[in-house]
Amino acid sequence: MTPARVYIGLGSNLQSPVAQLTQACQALQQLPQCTDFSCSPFYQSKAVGPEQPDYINACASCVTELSPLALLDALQAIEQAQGRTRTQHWGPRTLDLDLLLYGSLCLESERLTLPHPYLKERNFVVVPLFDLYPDLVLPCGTQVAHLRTKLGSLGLSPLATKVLPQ
Ligand code: ROI
Repeated sequence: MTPARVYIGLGSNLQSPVAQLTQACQALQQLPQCTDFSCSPFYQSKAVGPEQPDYINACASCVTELSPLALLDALQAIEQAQGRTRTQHWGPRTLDLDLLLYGSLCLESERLTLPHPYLKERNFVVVPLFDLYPDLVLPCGTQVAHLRTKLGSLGLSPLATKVLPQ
């Protein structure tokens, strides 16, 4: 496949969330078909959905030759390797890796919708995405900077320590 720049949303609110995200970033960085990896700062964020512990969220990006579904398989393998547990819909989880954007691809299939359907609504996705790539424009033409202004950063606090180099 032609290499595409992809963006991945990371989230965890169980079993040492910062360690979960750090480990997931290392696993993403080590994927054989991914280059030019970078990760945003980590944020603590109030849970959207039912009452549950705060999340740690971040966004990562790399360039990959994996197809969208092969990348999705790789993300799900990392989630499983880190013992993903999720008993309840919209409940707490050890690790969520959401494929947010795959180049400028728009896709609706049983396993995958691109761009990620909630991308435009959630500040815990948009804020770290903006940190990573402030000039990013979604396939529909929406600027991430516009979404960042619109959604604000209520409920989000950047973690003091930056865990990985950008
Ligand atoms: N809330 C926050 N703050 N961060 C998440 O990553 C997250 N993930 C989810 C739900 C349960 C919707 N809430 C979340 O899947």
